[in-house]
Amino acid sequence: MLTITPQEVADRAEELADELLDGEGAIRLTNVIEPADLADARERIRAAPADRDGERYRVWNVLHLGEVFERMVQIPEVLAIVDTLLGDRATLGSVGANRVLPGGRGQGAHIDYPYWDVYNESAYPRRFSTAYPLNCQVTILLDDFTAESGATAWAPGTQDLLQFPNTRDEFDSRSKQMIGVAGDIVIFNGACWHCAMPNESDAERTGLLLQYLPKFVRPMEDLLTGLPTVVLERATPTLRRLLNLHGRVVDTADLPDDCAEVPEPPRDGTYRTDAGGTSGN
Ligand SMILES: O=C(O)CCC(=O)C(=O)O
Repeated sequence: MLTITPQEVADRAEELADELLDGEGAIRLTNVIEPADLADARERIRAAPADRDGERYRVWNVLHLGEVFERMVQIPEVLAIVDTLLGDRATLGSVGANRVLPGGRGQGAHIDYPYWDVYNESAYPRRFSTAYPLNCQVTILLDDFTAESGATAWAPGTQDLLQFPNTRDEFDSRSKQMIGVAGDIVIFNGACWHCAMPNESDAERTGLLLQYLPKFVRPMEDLLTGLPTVVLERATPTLRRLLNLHGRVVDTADLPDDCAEVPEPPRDGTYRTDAGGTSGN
């Protein structure tokens, strides 16, 4: 897997986005997360309520669990790659975590939202394709990801197939693992076949799973309902953008300057139309 430092990203963003599209479909960023943030995030995820499947725990919607997560969804070097791939109005689709404890089972090989049920052909537009990307996954390694501890496996080059593997053997024969140490970040194309692997070590293996989507794809999780007001009040412009808090009906930033008479949408999610009605879409 192509491995880079944060300092290299700015000059190589287009090459890195192309690696996600045409290359192996995954990139590792090293030395990004401060140890204190790592420890803080790990502790909060471990204490959070989760859906349990044996020794595997899925924690959903973690943005409200602490400021550390607000920082982790807007890491500039990650966003430089995400925005080059998906456009600079990209939004968050999901912010969760997958904990695989010792003895935890792996997952079935899959592709991610919005491709996740692509076998339901009738649910997708005619001529649906990978002509341009609709997803970028980011895994922040909160623990070491080793072959033994069940590091995520992915099948390089499968991002164009737009289908699930036919058999587990087909996946296993093509896959590699996203090995790394706690604090590393793996950015990958969610259209690549991938899955968590079984944890056969004696240590927990947890990944913070961030999903980014182009501005026009509906988020996978409802990230706003229940988000404490304090998070919205302290949100940076970048976080507001990632949560799609502006431009919910008309994004004036998308309009040419001579359309400046279009009113700025209010920040509370409602928008007064010329006709005087409101829409809270
Ligand atoms: O935790 C992992 O290694 C991968 C998780 C994943 O692919 C998912 O939950 O969709």
